[in-house]
Amino acid sequence: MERNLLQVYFILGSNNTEGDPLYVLEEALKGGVTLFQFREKGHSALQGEDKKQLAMQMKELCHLYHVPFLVNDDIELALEIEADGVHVGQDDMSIDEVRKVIPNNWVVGVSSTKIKEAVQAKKDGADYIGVGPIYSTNTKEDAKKPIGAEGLQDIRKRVGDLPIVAIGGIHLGHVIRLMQAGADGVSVISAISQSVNPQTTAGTFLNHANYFARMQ
Ligand code: 3NM
Repeated sequence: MERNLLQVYFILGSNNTEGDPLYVLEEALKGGVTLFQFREKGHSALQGEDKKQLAMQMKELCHLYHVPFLVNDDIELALEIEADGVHVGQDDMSIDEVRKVIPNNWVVGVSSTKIKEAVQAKKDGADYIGVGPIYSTNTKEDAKKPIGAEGLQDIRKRVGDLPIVAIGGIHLGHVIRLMQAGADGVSVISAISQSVNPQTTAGTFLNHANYFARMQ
């Protein structure tokens, strides 16, 4: 995959904002997020037709802004609404199983907390890995122990040039440090979804990532 797509990877589900998730998404898209994942999980998550409707509307918005739309975990939904890819966790379907049922050109991402998981994901043919949690987060109920920028750096050393996005508790001030540690970009939920101005915040994330890229 084009690693620049990971620069500002926004994730959102209906319960990550007190506002209208479609409004938050469109603001984030206007600000310049580079990739989007629909993650409808946890407390009061939508199910069935409601979940599908929101996913469809989000996909359409993403495509209006030429941003690829990925679905977390729910392969069936991703196929039904013709997403651009999927993201799976360590406890979800394996990459092999996923690849059997999805179109060739889809992006497949995998979560990795440990070196062993990251190395395995690379062997299995993941397009990118989501490495985290980097910092502590209240957004994911079953988040593991944070690994810090050092943990990310250790993983980078073991996976060569595999695209990596850092995730978990990330705010604007962390971007440069995490890219120095080997991330191609950052993945965030609350820093954008809970921002009073998601557009400006998304744009500032992109500025930080681009600043790092220019300094290389
Ligand atoms: N996955 P926030 S941490 C969805 O460690 C997710 O794999 C994680 O939300 C992982 O940016 C996380 O609000 C939550 O901390 C990210």
